[in-house]
Amino acid sequence: MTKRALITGVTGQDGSYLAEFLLEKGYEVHGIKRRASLFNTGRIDHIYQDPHEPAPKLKLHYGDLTDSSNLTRILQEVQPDEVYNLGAQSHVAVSFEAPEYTADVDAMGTLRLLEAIRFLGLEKKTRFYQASTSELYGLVQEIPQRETTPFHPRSPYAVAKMYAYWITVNYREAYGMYACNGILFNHESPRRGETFVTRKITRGLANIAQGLEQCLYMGNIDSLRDWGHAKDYVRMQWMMLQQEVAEDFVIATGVQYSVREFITWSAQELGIELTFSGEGVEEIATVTAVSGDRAPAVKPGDVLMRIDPRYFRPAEVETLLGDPAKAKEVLGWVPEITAQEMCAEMVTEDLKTARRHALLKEHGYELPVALEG
Ligand code: NDP
Ligand code: GDR
Repeated sequence: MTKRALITGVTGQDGSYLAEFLLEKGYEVHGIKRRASLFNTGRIDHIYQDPHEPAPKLKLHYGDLTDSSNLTRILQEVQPDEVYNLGAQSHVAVSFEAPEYTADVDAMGTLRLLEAIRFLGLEKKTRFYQASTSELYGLVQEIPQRETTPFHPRSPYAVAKMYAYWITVNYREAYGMYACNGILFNHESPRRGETFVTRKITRGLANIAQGLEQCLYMGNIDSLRDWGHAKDYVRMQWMMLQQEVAEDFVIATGVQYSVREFITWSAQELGIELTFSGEGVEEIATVTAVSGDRAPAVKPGDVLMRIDPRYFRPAEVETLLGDPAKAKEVLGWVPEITAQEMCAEMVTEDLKTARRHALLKEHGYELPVALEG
């Protein structure tokens, strides 16, 4: 029997990799996409299947995590074996600007999905994966963080995700549902949203290298993160739903770097050597050498990075480092792609786009470069 999966957030970074992964495994994949005034399927266009074709394996449904009746109807129609709840207002800084909406989507949206599964009598058939997060640890109580480390969320996003975490556990305990949390540490890729820190850096520096932008404006570059590759992490999401018993897992690399280090690697990928000087909001990164042909618009002495306090958060998560020992021991999962390899891949992809834009600009077709991050 062909297995059927339903993915919320299929148009996002993880949703796109997971859809690819499940299609390769022979699944029929259903995804929920939001209605938007512009096309929002850029990350999954390459796997799109014309609904007019006989038996398409990828099917998209309009929907929203704020709309219970819509979720119930889609679940009834699809009758999925597996639900992956990846949909979310996923930006921590934005959650301070839109806390109520973030709670509605990230916390209540999870409840709506679980309740729809129960209401339809699917609780013994449908397995449920919840995209939980290392942001739950917030003000960290233990280093490294593992499944048993106490939570101390530091943003409206993290608080909403904490509700989602516990309601998932509760539906498992109360109704015997196969429902589990993947507590995922930061994971990135060339498909990462443009305003998360890694992509902001790789895209920004690639644009600077090609003369499309002048300077990168950053927030807290002392922040430490445990960065993995989204491809490795979606494999683990699937593995978590294939066990005998539903359990929660920390997914991380077990290695930590600073935002400053990520800037240094990205610049090096472009042949740029940087020196950081100054302190606090006065800190800058200056070019000391340029080699190769990847950054023709950059010369020694250029200041490529400055601090802009507007990117500071009202409450910061200074440091995150995960312990993936349980995932390794129980599931045999280990990440295959290092943070440095991932950074190189992201820079290379962003440089291709920047070169295309630079070429268009040279021929009089200037495209707007969004600078907001
Ligand atoms: P993205 O921001 O790339 O994708 C989020 C997805 O959710 C998009 O498809 C988005 O749609 C959709 N979405 C947003 N609001 C709604 C809504 N109201 N109703 C339905 N769908 C909605 O996130 P990632 O792919 O990076 O992350 C996937 C999940 O994992 C998220 O829940 C995130 O919070 C969580 N997570 C991510 C980590 C990471 O490092 N990437 C780490 C830990 C957890 P649209 O495309 O239309 O905006
Ligand atoms: P995070 O990711 O908040 O960890 O949440 P993000 O990449 O936004 O920030 C990581 C760290 O970098 C610092 N930072 C900046 N961040 C952004 N976005 N822009 C900047 O200019 C900047 N300068 C410094 C941040 O302050 C922070 O410390 C991500 C999301 O994917 C969540 O959905 C997910 O749950 C967690 O990872 C795990």
